[in-house]
Amino acid sequence: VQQRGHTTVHFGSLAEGAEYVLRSNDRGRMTVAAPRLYPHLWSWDAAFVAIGLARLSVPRAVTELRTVLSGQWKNGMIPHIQFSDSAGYFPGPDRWRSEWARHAPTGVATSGICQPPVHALAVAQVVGCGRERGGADRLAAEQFLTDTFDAWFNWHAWLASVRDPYEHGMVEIHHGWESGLDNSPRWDHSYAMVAPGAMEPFERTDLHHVADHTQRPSDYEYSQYAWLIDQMRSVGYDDELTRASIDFRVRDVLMSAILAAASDVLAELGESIGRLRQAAELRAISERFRAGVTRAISPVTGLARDFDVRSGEWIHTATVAGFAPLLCCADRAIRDRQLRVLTGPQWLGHDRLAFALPTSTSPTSPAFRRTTYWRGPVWPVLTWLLGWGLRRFGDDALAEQLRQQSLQQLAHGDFAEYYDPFSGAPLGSRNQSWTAAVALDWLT
Ligand code: 2M8
Repeated sequence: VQQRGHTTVHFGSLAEGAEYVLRSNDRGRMTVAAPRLYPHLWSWDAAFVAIGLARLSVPRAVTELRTVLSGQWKNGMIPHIQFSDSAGYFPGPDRWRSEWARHAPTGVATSGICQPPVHALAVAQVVGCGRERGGADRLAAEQFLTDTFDAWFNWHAWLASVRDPYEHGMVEIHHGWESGLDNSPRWDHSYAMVAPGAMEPFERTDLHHVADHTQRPSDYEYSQYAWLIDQMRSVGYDDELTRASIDFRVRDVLMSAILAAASDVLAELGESIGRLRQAAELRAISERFRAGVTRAISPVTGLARDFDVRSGEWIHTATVAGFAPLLCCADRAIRDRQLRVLTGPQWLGHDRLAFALPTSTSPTSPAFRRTTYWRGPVWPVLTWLLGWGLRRFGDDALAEQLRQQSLQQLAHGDFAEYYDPFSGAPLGSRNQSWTAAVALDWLT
């Protein structure tokens, strides 16, 4: 039992609430990211969902991840959306026209971009839960790992080669949506160079589901999002042509750290089933991207930075992505410096925070907007990811503090997409699958 203000919440019932959200967003083979705002499968959401589902049912978690792979492109890319039959989301399949891409899968409608590769963490969770429970769960998990290991390997190999052809150790992205932190102010400078020209008209659907429109990106931002899609579509989603022509090219430090960390996790899984050649390649990928992330650390602030390829400049905005090294770097000096910044007055120690949780942008940054989407609010799923990185390298006390604080923030049981850092109020969608999934993982 935890106290928060006047409300007392029994964590048992919070777990039941989380389970209820995952079950009601379950469409059989896929869990939609949110009931109305996001009625499809999102790549990284599905991985977090599987992390939660594995606590409830190993076979159901396996199904979720197999569904993710059913949308995988022939070149290895896992697309950021796999569409269900639901209408009412912009941009839907008719805007993406991914069937125009030579690598797109047949019979599955997908988007044409990717998202952060957190999937190996979900595979490890499924395998871990399966091995722990034994019996049929263990068999299902082991079978799943042997069946799908190559597909996950191909995904990582695609990112490492196609998105980092010159081996900078950073993943290059071509749309803010690829980062998962869509309109983070870390992209403002890069988006300032994206000037939409004449294009097919479109109607936003997200504003039908979020009453306060200031919690979502602006119309101008949406026109830039659509413009970039149209640019990629016009070259048939060809990787090289996209790189040569797209208006948005950024090396994403958080995605790079996730690739480094997840490649180590996948390597461990590979080693456990004797896939030694691929495991060695994954270790090398991990090493390359860890080095890239380390080089991106600002000597001045201690935060890791993204790099804008078109302007040739580092991006200095103080966002949560600055803590990317905590996901993949074991070096104690690097970690200690990052932890000092994280626990200091610009982040967890900020005096206006309702809970000591990482905000998507530092409250002390001029770019901070407390209720606007990825520009300031707290995202429970990112708190979970940071906590995962802390535990992986032995920073357990802070990980536990984040877990406790986050559970208190979630105590009302609305499983919101994001939260106002100062008031703790829920924002964006309610019953968001990945929020429920991480809560479930924290509670079980
Ligand atoms: C948000 O992004 C989608 C586009 O991909 C949207 O705004 O329509 C982001 O928070 C993204 O990271 C997330 O995967 C997706 C579904 O939850 O929603």
